[in-house]
This record gives sequence, structure tokens and C-alpha cells, in this order.
Amino acid sequence: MFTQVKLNYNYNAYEPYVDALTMETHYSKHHAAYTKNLNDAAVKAGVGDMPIEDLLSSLDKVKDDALRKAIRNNGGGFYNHNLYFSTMSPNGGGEPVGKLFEAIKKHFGSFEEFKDSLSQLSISQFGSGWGWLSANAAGELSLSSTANQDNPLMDGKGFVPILGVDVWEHAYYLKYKNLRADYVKTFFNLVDWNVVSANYEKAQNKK
Ligand code: MN3
Repeated sequence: MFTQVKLNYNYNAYEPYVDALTMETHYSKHHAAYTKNLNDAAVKAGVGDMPIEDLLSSLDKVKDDALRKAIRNNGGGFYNHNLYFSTMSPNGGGEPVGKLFEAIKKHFGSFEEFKDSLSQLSISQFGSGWGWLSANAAGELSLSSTANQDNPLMDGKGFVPILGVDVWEHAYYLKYKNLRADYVKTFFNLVDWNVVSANYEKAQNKK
């Protein structure tokens, strides 16, 4: 049974960056639907007890085409939004400290260059999708973007997403309309770098 991460704040706590109605619809409708549809498909496919990271990085184990597609789309939607919502905080923003900050500097030159690169990838993703900061067990970082609800786990290259920027229109359209770049810029005001740092540590402890 896959369950949605709990939101630590009320829907209106993310204002003015993300409006309350967007948060409510995103979490209680979109994310809830991905979660329900994943559970239904996973039970049918006999993979309801697998850790979600393992499931998404070995989708070829699901032999039925329709179920595999349902698990890819809804399992991605479930996992991606658990990551997204857990890294958002009204007390977010600023920069990470410690090992993650050092790794960002090493890989991307500076925090600002990292932010610009991830923003550009997210803004220029054609259609619905995500921008990603991912890490592997060696502590290396990678930036990428994907379409739909795909994520870097599905590449099977050992990179685990540690921060995701949702650029589906449902994440921003009520407030930002067509101005995806404005939403992406403002999203960084909500990023809880403590959680992203913890995700970075976890990615390195993966066997
Ligand atoms: Mn979304």
C-alpha cells in the first residue's frame, strides 16, 4: 500500500508563492488520484509490496503492457509528488549548507549557477514534466528533465531524485497562467534544503 506524504502545513501556508487552491487541488486531487491508481495497478500486477524506488527502477518486471504503463505514469506521479511536497516549506528558500552545498559547488561551480541550470531545464521542458536534481551512491550530482511523470529512477543509471520541480500546468496555472518561468523562480523560495540534504545523504547510503 502506497501512501501520500503528509503535508506539514495548511494549504494557505505556501502563499504568496503557491496559492492555497493550487496546493489543495494538487495534493488532494492530483496526487491522491496518482496514489489510488498506482495502488490499484500495483495490486493487479502483484507488486504492491515493493519499495517504490525499486519498482520504478525495474518497470520491465511488470510484464503486462497496460499495467506497466499505469504503474509508470501513476507510480511516477505518486513518487514525484511525495518528493515535491516533502521538500516544500513556508520556511524554505536560501541555500543548502554542509555536504550538499559543497557538492553543488563542485559539480556546478556555484549555487547560483546550479539554480540557473535547473531553472532553465525546468522552464524549457516541452509540455508537462519535471526538472530534477539527482544524486548517486558515490555522492555525484546530476541535473535533468523528464516528460510526463517519468523520473531519473527509470533510467536505471543509479541516480535518485533529491529535488523535483513540477512544471505540469496544474502546479502553477491558477496563479501564474502561462508564465512558467515566474513560478519556477518563485518555487525556490519554498525549497526546504534540510530535507534535500537529508535526501542527498540517503541517496549515498543506498546499497
Ligand atoms: Mn504535479
